Amino acid sequence: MASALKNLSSYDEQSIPSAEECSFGIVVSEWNAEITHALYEGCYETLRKHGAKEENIHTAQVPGSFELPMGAKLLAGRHNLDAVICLGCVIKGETPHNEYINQSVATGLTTLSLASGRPFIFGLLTPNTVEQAKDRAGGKHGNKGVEAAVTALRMAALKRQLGNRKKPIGF
Ligand code: DLZ
Repeated sequence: MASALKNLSSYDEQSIPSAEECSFGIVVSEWNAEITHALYEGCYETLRKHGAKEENIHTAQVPGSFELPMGAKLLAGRHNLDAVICLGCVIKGETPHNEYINQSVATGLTTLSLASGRPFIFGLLTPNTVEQAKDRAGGKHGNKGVEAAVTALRMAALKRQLGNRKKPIGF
């Protein structure tokens, strides 16, 4: 299995466009807070590393991952954001609650992205165990918060490059 072998969060820093002009939202779930705060730190530091200004990173906390899409919608309604990153951790339990939450977050963020034309990034860990979560929140497999930030940086740049383009002859 690929994840058994490597840190999945490695990326080519030179290939990431500068975020100096961009604004970002980060929505973070309070469930499994030890994990989600580690995701948040990785995410925030990565945005800053690539030029995002402190005043252009807006954060909101939601009670659980199920609330991520709504929190993201509210945050995007408040600020003019180039991308919104949603961070959470849903650990599999004895019942299928995790499947409902995960599916709901995925559908909610896809809907928000397509309806708004703005990237809403899926930074949700869906592990079977706490150990798997720790491995992906600053542990041996890296930090999914970093990966979510990198995706947001790339999508924000793509949106600036391709979005809002007027046709040259006006229609
Ligand atoms: C209820 C619940 C459970 C059992 N597990 C998690 C979890 O592992 N991770 C998470 O982010 N949230 C969990 N929640 C809370 C739901 O996301 C949601 O906040 C509640 O169902 C209220 O809508």
